[in-house]
Amino acid sequence: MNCNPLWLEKAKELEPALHHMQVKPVSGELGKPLKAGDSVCFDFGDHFVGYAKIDFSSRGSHFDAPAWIRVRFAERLCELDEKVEEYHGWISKGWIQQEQLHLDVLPCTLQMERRYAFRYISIEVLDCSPKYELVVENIVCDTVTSADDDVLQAYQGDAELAQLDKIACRTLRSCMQSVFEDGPKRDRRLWMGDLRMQALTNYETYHSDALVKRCLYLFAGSTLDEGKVGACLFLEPEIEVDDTEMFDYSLFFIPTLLNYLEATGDRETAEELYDTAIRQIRLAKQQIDENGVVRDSDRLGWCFVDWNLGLNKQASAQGIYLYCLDSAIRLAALLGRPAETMEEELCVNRKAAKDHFWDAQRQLFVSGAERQVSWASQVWLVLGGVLTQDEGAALLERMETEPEAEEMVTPYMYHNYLDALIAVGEKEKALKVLRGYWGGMARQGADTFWELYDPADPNASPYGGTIVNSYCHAWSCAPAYFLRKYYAAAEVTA
Ligand code: RAM
Repeated sequence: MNCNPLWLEKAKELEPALHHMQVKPVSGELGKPLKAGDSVCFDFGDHFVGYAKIDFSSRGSHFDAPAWIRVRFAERLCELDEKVEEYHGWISKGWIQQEQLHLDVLPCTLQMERRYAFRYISIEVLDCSPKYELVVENIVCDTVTSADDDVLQAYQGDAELAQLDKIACRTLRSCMQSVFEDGPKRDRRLWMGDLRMQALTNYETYHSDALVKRCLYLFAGSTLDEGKVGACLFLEPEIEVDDTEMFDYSLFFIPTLLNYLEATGDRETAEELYDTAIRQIRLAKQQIDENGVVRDSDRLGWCFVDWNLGLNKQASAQGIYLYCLDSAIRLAALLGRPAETMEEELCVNRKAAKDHFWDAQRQLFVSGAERQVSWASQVWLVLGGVLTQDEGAALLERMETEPEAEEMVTPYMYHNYLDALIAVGEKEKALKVLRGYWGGMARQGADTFWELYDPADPNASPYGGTIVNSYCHAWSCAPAYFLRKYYAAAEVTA
């Protein structure tokens, strides 16, 4: 692993101050005596991230045993119906937002040390004694975000779109902490794929450009062997790159830097981080064969693309490589650097993509030895510029009559789908998808958009149980980006 102390120092200097706001529940019964087995749920009316402080007292005789309680935090109400004991998935139970505690002396104030992401807080008495009852006298949360609410302008669309925009902004806001976290419930760290989308949305909303800069320096300042940008970074106790390697996430450093330069004009940063960006192309080439085709791999998670566990990633990886190579060329052009070799490579690799992945009979792209058909492959090869605009539009339309195709299961992949639709000139279609997909979450009462949403299967989770799913997830904040960038109020049609 490599570390560039100067860049990490720069990132440190850019650490944002957090805005604090004290919030109280909008409903839930304070002052209610609770016996063993009773519980009370407080609703804070919106999604927050922060630290709870709870005042307890007792009724009845003097407490003659500790009150043993469980405090649970939920982003959605349905999380409170789920049981930890029933979760046997592969992601740690440690992410489940709950604590069991003993209150030895009453009255007392419980200051919870751990930060939680929530709209609801449930307090349950696991046991006390028949001689007294526990009372929640007061509950207040010190909530935190680095997003500056004063900067955010309202989006002027119809009521449905304005609501989607609002939920999307809320999602981004809760994820904006000392870095752009992927989700404040889980994993609470900096992932490259999420950062790319958060940064795009940020330029249209909270304008915390310094936070994007900080995250770029963090990624460039702590890299894997040979200077490969990691898929994610741990923030505590020190910044450290995770040893998880993902073909696509390393490459996404390039468009993220390009978008940053385009949005801010900060040439100095782009110049300084240019070599890191270009190195990702060089390293990605190790995965490309002599014909210009990305080699497939059995290594689990070698390339992320989406949380569909049955997805073959080869064709998507090719599309992502092309997309990022194109970004590298644009970055080079903006900085006045030579790009001829990359331009030649782009042509060769695009042609290779068409030759290798295009199924002329079925008129679509296939992926892997099994020639799998998926939405992701089409979306990414369209974004990689393998087809003309008209061909791309026709392909994406044709996919709607391919029910066997592997589906997209995350807002992350849907973001890329919207991008592809816009790239082929299908702006109206993109808006329809946005209304349908993100609207589906909104109709289910979402305050923030979720990590996973498969309209056909509300209980989908790649982790083996929904209890560890994150319901405020950075990569789903797309509506605020797309609506504000492409659909000015006047242009919106129902
Ligand atoms: C999960 C997180 C994160 C994502 C990675 C690939 O652990 O949801 O947001 O970027 O997967």
